[in-house]
Amino acid sequence: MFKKILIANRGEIAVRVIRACHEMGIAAVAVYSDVDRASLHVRKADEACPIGAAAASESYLNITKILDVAARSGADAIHPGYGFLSENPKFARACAEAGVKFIGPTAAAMEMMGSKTRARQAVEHADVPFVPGTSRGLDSLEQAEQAAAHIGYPILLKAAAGGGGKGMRLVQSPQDLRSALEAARSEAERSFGDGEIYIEKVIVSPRHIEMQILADEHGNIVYLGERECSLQRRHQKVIEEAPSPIVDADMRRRMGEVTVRVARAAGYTNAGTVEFLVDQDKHFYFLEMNTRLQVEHPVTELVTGLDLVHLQIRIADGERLPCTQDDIRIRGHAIECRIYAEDPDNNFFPSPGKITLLLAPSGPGIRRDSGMYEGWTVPMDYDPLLAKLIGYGTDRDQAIGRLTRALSEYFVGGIKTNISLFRRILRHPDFRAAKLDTGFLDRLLKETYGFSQTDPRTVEVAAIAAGMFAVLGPSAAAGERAMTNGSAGADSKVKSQWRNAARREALR
Ligand code: MV4
Repeated sequence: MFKKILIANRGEIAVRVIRACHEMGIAAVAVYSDVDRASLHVRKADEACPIGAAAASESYLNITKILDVAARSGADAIHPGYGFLSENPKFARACAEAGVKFIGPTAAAMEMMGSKTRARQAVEHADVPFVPGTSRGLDSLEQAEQAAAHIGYPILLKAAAGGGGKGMRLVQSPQDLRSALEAARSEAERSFGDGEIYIEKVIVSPRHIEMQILADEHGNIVYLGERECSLQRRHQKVIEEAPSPIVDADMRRRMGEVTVRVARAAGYTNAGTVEFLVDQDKHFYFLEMNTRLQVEHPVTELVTGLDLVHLQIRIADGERLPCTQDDIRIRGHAIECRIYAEDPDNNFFPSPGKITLLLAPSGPGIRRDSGMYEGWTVPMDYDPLLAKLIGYGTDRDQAIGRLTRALSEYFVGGIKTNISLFRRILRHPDFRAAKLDTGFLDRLLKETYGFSQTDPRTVEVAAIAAGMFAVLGPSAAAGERAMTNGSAGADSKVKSQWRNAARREALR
C-alpha cells in the first residue's frame, strides 16, 4: 500500500482525503497557495508545502510545482480531489511519467469523456440511450440547419468541451440558428479554448440524476446507486440526495447497467459518475461522464455504507473491488446542503472574510465535511464552498428532520453564508413532497424576493446599473442628468464624472 499521498487540492475535499489517508495509516502531504497558509487542510496534513501565489494557475493548477513537491516529499500517489487538475489528462500523464500514481482514471479515459462528442461516439455502439442529436462537431451553418431541421426545434447548441451550461444556447427557430451558433462558438472558444459545438434535442423540464460507479484495474465494475441533483442555481448544484425520490428498484437497475456499459466503453477505472437527464415520462438519457470524485459523494457513502475515498486509494494501488454488484444495498436516505460563503439576500454575492464565531451542528444522522474553523479568514480567490452538511435517516422524512434540526444549530459569524436559504428550502411543501423539478429554486427565490435571480437578464441589468452607478455617482440613479444634450457637452460631463469617481476612490 502507498506510504504517502499528496493531496493536490484545498478546502473541505483536501480535509476529506487527508482523513481517509489517516484512517488507512498513510501519511498526507498538503500543498497550499500564499492565501491558504492557515487553511484547515494545511493544519491537518502531516507535511505541507507552499506552491505559490493565490491565482490557481500559479499554484493548484501548476503541474510542475505539484510534481516537484511529490518528488521532494517522497509521495507515491496523488489524489486530485475535484476541480483544479482532477480531470486534466495532461496531469494524469505527467504523474505516470514521474512515477507517481494518479488516484483516478487513465489519461485516455479522461480524454474520451472530456469531449462530449467523443463520449457520444464512444457509447453509440454500447446500447446506451443518449439525447438525440449530432455526435460530431458542426462544420458549417448549412450542416447545423440540416441537423436541426431533422431533430426538430427547439434545439440546444452545446460545447463539446463544455459542462455546467457554458457555451449552451437554446434555439427556438431556424432564423435564430446563425447568431446562436456564432455566440456559442465564441463563448466555447473563450471558456475552453475549443469552439467545437454540437446539437442536442431539448428535454423539457428534465431532472438531473447521476449514477456512481467504481471500477477496479481488473475489469470489475459496480454501480452504487443514483443521486438526485435537480436542485441547481445557475448550473451550480445546491442540494443533492440519494436515492432519487423518482427512481424505483427497476429503474435503478436499468440505469446502473447502462452506467456500467458506459464505463466499460471508456476503459474506465477508479471512481466515476455518469450523468443522465430524465424526462417527464422517466426516460433517461446519457449526458456526460465525470471522471472525478464528486462534491456530493457523501450521500452515496451514507446510503451504501462504503467509503469512496478508501476504495479509490485501494483501486489505485491495484486491489480488486472488495464487493460484487449483489453486495451493494441502498439503505436509508441522505441529503446534502452545500454551504457557500455567499449572501442569499444580496444576489448570492460572494462573502469572504474572517469567521468570528462558529457553532457547528452534530448529533444523530449528521455528517459535516468542512474546510473552515473559527478565526480562519475565507480567501476570495477560490470557489466559495465552505462545507457540506449531510443529513441521514432511515427514510427521507427522517433525513429532512435531522437536517432541519442541524441547520438550526449551525451558526457562522463574521461572513454571510447560504444556510438561511437551506432552512427555507427544507420547510417548503414542494421540497417535502419531493417535487424537485429544475424550476423549484427559481420559484422559491421568486416567492422570497419577488423576482427571479436566476434570470440572466436580471444579472445583466444589475451589472450595467452598478457600472453606471460607479461612474456617474448616486445622482445618476435619480435620472437627473440628461446624456443627450449635445455630444461635446455630454462628453465633458462624463469626463468630469470620471474625475469625481477617481477622487472619491482616492479619499476612501
Ligand atoms: C439539457 C437540458 C435539456 N435538454 N440538455 C446541461 C448542463 C447542465 N448544467 C444543465 N444542462 C441541461 N442540459 C438537453 N438536451 C437542460 C439542462 C438544464 C438543467 C438540467 C438539469 C438540471 C438543471 C438544469 C438547469 C438548466 C438547464
